[in-house]
This record gives sequence, structure tokens and C-alpha cells, in this order.
Amino acid sequence: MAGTVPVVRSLEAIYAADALASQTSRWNKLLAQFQETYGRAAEFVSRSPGRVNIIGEHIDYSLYSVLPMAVEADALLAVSTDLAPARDGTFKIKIANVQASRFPSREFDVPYDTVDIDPAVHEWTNYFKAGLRGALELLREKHGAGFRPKSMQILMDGTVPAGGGLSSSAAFVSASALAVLVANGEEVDKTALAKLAIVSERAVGVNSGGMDQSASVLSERGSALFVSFSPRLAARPVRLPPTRPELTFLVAQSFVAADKVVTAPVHFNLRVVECSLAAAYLNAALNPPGTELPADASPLGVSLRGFHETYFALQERGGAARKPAADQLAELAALAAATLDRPEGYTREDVARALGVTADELHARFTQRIPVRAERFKLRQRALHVFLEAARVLRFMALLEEGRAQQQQQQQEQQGNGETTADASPQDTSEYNARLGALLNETQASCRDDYECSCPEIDALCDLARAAGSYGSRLTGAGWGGCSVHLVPADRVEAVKAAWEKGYYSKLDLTEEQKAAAVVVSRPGGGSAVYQVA
Ligand code: NG1
Ligand code: MG
Repeated sequence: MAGTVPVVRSLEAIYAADALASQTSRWNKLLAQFQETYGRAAEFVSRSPGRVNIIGEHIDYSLYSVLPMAVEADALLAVSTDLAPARDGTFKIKIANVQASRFPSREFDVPYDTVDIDPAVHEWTNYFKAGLRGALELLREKHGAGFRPKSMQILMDGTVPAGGGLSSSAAFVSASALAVLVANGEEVDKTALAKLAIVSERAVGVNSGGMDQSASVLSERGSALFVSFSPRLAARPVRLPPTRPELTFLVAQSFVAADKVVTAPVHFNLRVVECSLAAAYLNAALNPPGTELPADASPLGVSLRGFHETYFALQERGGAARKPAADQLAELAALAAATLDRPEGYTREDVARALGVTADELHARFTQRIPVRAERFKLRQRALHVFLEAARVLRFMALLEEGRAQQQQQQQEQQGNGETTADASPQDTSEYNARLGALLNETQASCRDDYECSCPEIDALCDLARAAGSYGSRLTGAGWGGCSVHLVPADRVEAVKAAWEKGYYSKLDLTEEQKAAAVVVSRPGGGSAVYQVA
């Protein structure tokens, strides 16, 4: 992976051949509207895509590896720059959106040294400001506190549906940070951009893990992306093996808008807190007294992964043999089930007692920075989901390996038989496809029952799809609405779409635009790029 964000001069470098015509007209419109809005030409366009997650849900902020892929839908920021200061000590940002009625134009005089973001005010430009803040921090680190950022004129065009589970937010924040860095003359390192976008997005009020920004920045066209967060951020492209019937990922909107920023205290951020509380609880219960968990890159600095590593490191120090990761996760799930034996959940007092701290100390460590609303924390269910989901990601990766090995073996046999690769068609892999799909179905069950992040509408879309031939169906992204992803044989795509239309979409009152965007066949797209206009 790694390297710098590619600077390109043609759209062929960004999109698949059959998308070029529609993308070219979209880009031409954007550049023309830029000229109209600002009376000058855009200098460059920064681009970052949305993503779907194939497997590994709600485990990135516990620092377990995940397998997302970038989609073709993206955020584009057309930009021109100048050095004119707005007033002393500030630079000017003018930002507009091609959907002007939904996302009104704004102007800010930004002080050189601070970017104010109010996460309590729901405002589309917060995502730009989040990227701006992160980029300026990096620029100041590099060039010193006296750094003078350039003023920017920006026109945005986003095709990732907002609140739709495809991570429009990460696309926007990543494209924004990239735009600011390029505007100020930087060559942008991909890993640095991904890291910066991860931390930046938290300023908007959701204490996310790093999956979305990593997928948005680091993906390569044609491949999914295996992203690890421990011991440090690392990603590698992963190709799916050829199968028969051929597999497609169908992405279906539920049209239940999940606004994570608004619901964070009872949904997303509550889960983040519950996972860190579970880590601290398990540490207190299972590790020797006085054991401190290592501070890590998770939102609260204490994660289930941190507990995991500490627990086995202590076992090994005591003479135990090193166990494979899958066995470790199975053992942790059994330990969590035995230790966290209260399915009804734990009160603040329960947890404080187990940790040997006061309720105030517990608050200072866990809920002061991330406010949540809950009487009880369901530590058992959350920990079980995380350990078992992390294990499913490993099983999915092992299946992909197995598929590639089988493919190689088949090719060798066919060559041995004197067949040319042209007549080589893969054998029927239905049974293999079903094993891949079963893992997605297990994820959905776990998200619904243990993590409680599904909703009846997503459950319904999954049931309809499976009955019509999907191998595996589940929510993708944070859940509580948003998007679902389905592993469907190519010859069942139409049947699955028809089942959704009859059993779900026809019952909603959808606009033509919504209908057109309801279901897409998702192909792995490329990550962030900079398009040089002149
Ligand atoms: P969405 O809601 O799809 O953007 C969120 C988090 C991810 C990850 C998933 C659940 C943000 C920006 N992203 O994704 O990091 O935790 O939920 O797997 O909040
Ligand atoms: Mg998001």
C-alpha cells in the first residue's frame, strides 16, 4: 500500500470504463458551475469515495481488522486558491455545493490557528471543517506555527447518499483534508491522509473507528481492502477469487435515515463506550490485580483489542504457548460469556465496583468526553459480538485464501490436460459461495441480537433477499437504518431486486430519484485522488 495520493489528469485513472461517459459529464458540469460561481477556473479537484463494508462490523473502534471496499460514488471538491487574507490573522473559505437548496453556500474567515466546529449544530460544512482542522494541524506540525494557509474557493459535488450507510461523511472529510493539503502545496502521503481523516472526523461528534476513512483513501480499483489497526494502521488490497456462479455485491438502501451525529449518545457513541467498559471490566476480572491496559488509538484509548493483547501476553509470560489468532478469539468469547454473566446489563455502579473506582472516576475516564444516555451497559452482548465478529473476519479471509488456492490448482490441472486458459471455466463453486454468505448472515444475526444495531426494515430486506437467492445478507456500516449488503449470484440479481420491489420498496413513498438509487451493484472502486485541471 502506502505511497502518495495519485495526481491524475484523466478520469480513466479514476473510474471504470463503463462509468466514464456519465462521470465526464458530471465533472464537466462541476467545473462549469465552479467558473460560474467564482468567476474563475478551478485549479484541481480532490476526490474521495464512499465505501461498503463486506465484513467486520462495529469492530474497527475496538481495533480489530475489517474488510471494506470503496464504491464508485464519491465526494468531489473543485478548488481554486489564493493568498489573500480575509482580515488580519485569518484566511477565507468560500464553500458551495451543487445541491445548493439542500446544502447552502457558506463563507468563513478562519483564524490561522483554530478551526471552530460545533458538533451540536447540524451543518453540512462541519465535515469540511473537520478535514480542514486536521490538515492545518499537519501543516503546522511540518512548517511551524507561523504557517499561513491559503484562502480557498470550493464547490462540492457528492454522490454518496448522506445518512445512507455508505459513509458519505468519510468521503467528504477525506476529500476535504486532501483539498486543503493540495491547496497548500503538499504532496500527500496516503497513510498520513487516512490517519488524519480518522481523527478529524471525530470532531463532528461521532467517535468512529478508522474503517471508512481507510477504505476511502487507501482502496485500489478492483480489490477490497483488508484494514488492520493494531499495532498500527495498515491496509492491503484483497481480490475475491473467481466463482461460478459469479458473485456480486448488491447494496440496498433501507431509506431509514440513520443520523449518527444526532443519535450518537444512545447508539453509536454508546457502543464505543460499552466496548471500552467491557475491556476494562474483563481486565479487572481476568488479569492480575493492578494490570493496566495499554493506551491505544481507539476513541477512549482503552479497547477490547488492548485487553486481548494484554491477556495473552501475560499468559505467554507465564509459559503458555502462543496461540493462533482464531483460537485466541474463541477463547476470549468463552471467557467473556462466563465473566460477563449478566445479560440484563451493568449499571455505572456495577462497573465502578468491578474496576475498584468511584462513579466519578468512572465518569472521568469513560463518559465525560463521550456523553451517553443509558441506565445499563450491555457489556456481555457487546463483547461477544466484537470477539466473534473479529473471528468471522479471519474466517472470511481464510475462505478467500482457500478460493484462490483452489483456483490455482484448477489452472494447473487444466494446463496439465493441455487445455488453454481460454477454455478454462471455474468449476461450480455454489457450496463455497454459500460458506462465504453464511458468514455475512452470522454477522447480521449478531448485529441484530447482540449488538442491537439493526432495525426491522434492514432485517426485512435481508430476509427477502435470502428467500430470493442471496447467499448472505446483512447491514453495512453503523446500522440502525442505512444500507444493507448482499452476496448474490449474478443470475439471481434480478430476482432479488424484484423481491425487494414487491415486498419492500413498493410500500414506501419514494421519489423517482430515490427509486433509482435504492439498489446498486457495487464494484470495488479506487481510493482518493487529485485531478489536476490545467
Ligand atoms: P458509517 O456509519 O457507515 O459511516 C460507522 C463508523 C465506522 C464503523 C462502522 C460500523 C463513522 C464515521 N464510521 O460507519 O468506523 O465503526 O460504523 O462498523 O462513524
Ligand atoms: Mg459516516
